[in-house]
Amino acid sequence: MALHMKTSETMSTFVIILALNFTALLGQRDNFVYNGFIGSNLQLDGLAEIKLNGLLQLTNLTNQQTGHAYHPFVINFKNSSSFSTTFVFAIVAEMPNRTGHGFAFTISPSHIGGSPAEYLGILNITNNGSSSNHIFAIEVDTSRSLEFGDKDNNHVGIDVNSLNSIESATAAYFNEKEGKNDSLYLSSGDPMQVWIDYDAVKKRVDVALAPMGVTRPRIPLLSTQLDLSLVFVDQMYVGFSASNGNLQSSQYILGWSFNKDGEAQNLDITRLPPVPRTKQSKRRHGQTIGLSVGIVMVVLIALFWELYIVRRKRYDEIREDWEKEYGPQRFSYKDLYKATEGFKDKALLGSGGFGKVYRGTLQKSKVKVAIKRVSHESTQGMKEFIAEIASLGKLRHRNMVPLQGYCRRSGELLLVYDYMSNGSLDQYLFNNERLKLSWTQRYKILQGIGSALAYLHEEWEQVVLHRDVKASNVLLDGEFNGRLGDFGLARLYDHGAIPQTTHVVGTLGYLAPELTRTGKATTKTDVFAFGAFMLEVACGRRPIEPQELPEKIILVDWVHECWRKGTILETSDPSLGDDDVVEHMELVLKLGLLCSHPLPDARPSMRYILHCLDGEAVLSEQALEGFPIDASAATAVIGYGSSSVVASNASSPPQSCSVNSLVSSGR
Ligand SMILES: Nc1ncnc2c1ncn2[C@@H]1O[C@H](COP(=O)(O)OP(=O)(O)OP(=O)(O)O)[C@@H](O)[C@H]1O
Ligand SMILES: *[C@@H]1O[C@H](CO)[C@@H](O)[C@H](O)[C@H]1NC(C)=O
Ligand SMILES: *[C@@H]1O[C@H](CO)[C@@H](O)[C@H](O)[C@H]1NC(C)=O
Ligand SMILES: *[C@@H]1O[C@H](CO)[C@@H](O)[C@H](O)[C@H]1NC(C)=O
Ligand SMILES: *[C@@H]1O[C@H](CO)[C@@H](O)[C@H](O)[C@H]1NC(C)=O
Ligand SMILES: *[C@@H]1O[C@H](CO)[C@@H](O)[C@H](O)[C@H]1NC(C)=O
Ligand SMILES: CC(=O)N[C@H]1CO[C@H](CO)[C@@H](O)[C@@H]1O
Ligand SMILES: [Mg+2]
Repeated sequence: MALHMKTSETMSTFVIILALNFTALLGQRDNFVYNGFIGSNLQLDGLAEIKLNGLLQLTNLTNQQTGHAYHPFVINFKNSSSFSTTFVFAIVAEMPNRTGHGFAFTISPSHIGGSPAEYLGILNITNNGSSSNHIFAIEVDTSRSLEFGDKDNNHVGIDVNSLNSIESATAAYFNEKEGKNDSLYLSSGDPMQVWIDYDAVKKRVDVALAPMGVTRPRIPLLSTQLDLSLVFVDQMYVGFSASNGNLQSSQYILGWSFNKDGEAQNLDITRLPPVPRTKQSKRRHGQTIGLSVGIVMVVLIALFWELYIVRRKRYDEIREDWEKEYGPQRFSYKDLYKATEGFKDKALLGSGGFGKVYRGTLQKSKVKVAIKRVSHESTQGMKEFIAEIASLGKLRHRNMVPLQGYCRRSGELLLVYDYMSNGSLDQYLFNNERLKLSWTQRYKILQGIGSALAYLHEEWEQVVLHRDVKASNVLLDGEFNGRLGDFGLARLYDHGAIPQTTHVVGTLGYLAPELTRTGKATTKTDVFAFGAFMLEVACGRRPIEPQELPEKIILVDWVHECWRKGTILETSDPSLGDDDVVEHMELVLKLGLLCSHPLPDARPSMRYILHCLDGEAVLSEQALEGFPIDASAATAVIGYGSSSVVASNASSPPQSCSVNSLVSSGR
């Protein structure tokens, strides 16, 4: 019932407004007044439209577009070209001081279709300056176009057939009370009134400007001698033309009065429609309210801000309908925020190519987790990616870091993994201050990671590629078991969710040579990376070490050279003792070499490597003969000079990246 009453109330208000505005249009062809444009039949094109409240909007916030509005009847200029017109406009910039190009009052022989931006929708590159245009315009220009000699980005000018104004002036009005000129900012969003008069006898154009509500200034802003009789043809259209360029504003006409032969009738400013308020003009309005009110407001706003906005913003996230099916794997940002105590630096575990990793404890279950924050710009491909990680989340292997779930926010994806209390393997291998792992421990880790990769490649329902096998992606749990982490992330690049991926590829030193050429990841490119990983575990150094002696910089080359000379064991990590090392060490080094073979087909499968490590198969050394050193790959690698850089043509390359698919169709 209440609802029904409300509707009929608004209806009657609407009818009253309509009635007022119909009488406003006096209906004469060459002498008319529009106090708002409800019921008018202006001819519109481009972005121009008449809003429900009667506001004529010439442009909205669309870039590189124009909008036109014309009085529906042609006006006869045969006997004399005198006329008088006045209108009220408002320009609301997209952001303060980032404004579109402006608009103009135009008199033209036909509807015009000029270019956007500095052409104001009036002319185009071919017809500027041509006397066959027969166009007269008063431009209200909010952008400085040097090619048309504009003095600034806030001026009014008189144009004839050209956008180079005959005369122009920075927006201002003569303040009668104070006897001085006050400047105006055209794009302030505040309504302003323009008066244009042409006297065909005196051959004179006057243009005045003032804030709405101020009476017409005695001294016009522009006043110039001009004979328009040659410009005008018999029948002309009157109207407005507006444009936006790369910056935009909403440009409005609130009311318009025109008279051919005689002074334009006054507008009734009390009946003009309101201009949509912007933050900017609201703020200014706020200043006019008393100071005490202001203080109360500030306090209230601050309270509101703290209680509502900040809290909401802090936990803001993105959830879409299609995500429902991944419910169990979906974490709320609030829970993750609390788990990490607000993603404090104290909780930071480290950062890599995809983003920062934080340690946290989920409040409800007390489970320790590692949360990786990956920033991404677009939502493109996100659906496929989430579907994939959800399916990979089901993948369980004792040598893989379990993925618990995810959370999405704008521009950000959070991945939740089990926390691995002993951190990543690289810290034990390359950090001299930390305790070193024994060979037995290392061998067990190699077997574990090998079995995880074999599982991904051959035992899971689809072929899954890891694509970023390296020591920093091998994590150690409480018992120093190796666990493969970070699978799947590379896929995010494929789906286009992370920009600048034209062709970036893995981490340098682990990149198979064919990967840099073809960009196609395969199980054999994973095997190559695993080979580099085996060598780094056995030798206790990174695949590329620029500080080493020249022959040792590239680990594979050095190990291969030593193997040829029969001194392969000299490459093993010097910090290891010589207990039962020898046998397994030689095996690992040779397997590592074999996996690093430049020809993908010569590399063994993960299954075979695993059998060798478990002592179920014997390595045939034959394959190591005729192992050609790929000179081009080697120089490419040296060129970067550091082991952790990434081959990339992007401007700020992430440390890891990918190509093709994680889950490939064939085996
Ligand atoms: N599940 C986890 N448990 C404990 N620590 C982790 C876990 N995941 C990552 N870390 C730590 O966070 C650090 C950063 O990891 P991140 O994966 O971002 O970098 P990265 O492995 O060096 O490079 P990439 O981006 O190529 O994977 C790791 O070195 C590791 O110490
Ligand atoms: C601008 O106006 C045009 C035409 O009326 C419309 O198609 C477009 O969606 C509008 N754009 C915005 C940002 O309001
Ligand atoms: C032009 O002026 C003459 C006389 O002043 C008048 O008779 C005639 O109707 C006018 N023509 C138009 C088209 O207004
Ligand atoms: C410029 O405008 C004129 C008149 O409207 C038109 O004939 C011409 O094709 C336009 N030129 C370009 C390049 O748009
Ligand atoms: C536009 O036309 C005017 C008048 O012919 C000329 O002075 C000016 O150089 C022209 N500007 C451009 C950019 O073509
Ligand atoms: C105000 O501006 C007008 C028009 O630009 C100019 O003629 C006049 O001299 C100015 N007056 C003062 C007091 O600056
Ligand atoms: C917010 C802001 O920068 N406003 C400025 C916009 O430009 C006008 C005129 O150039 C200045 O007066 C404003 O202060
Ligand atoms: Mg990692």
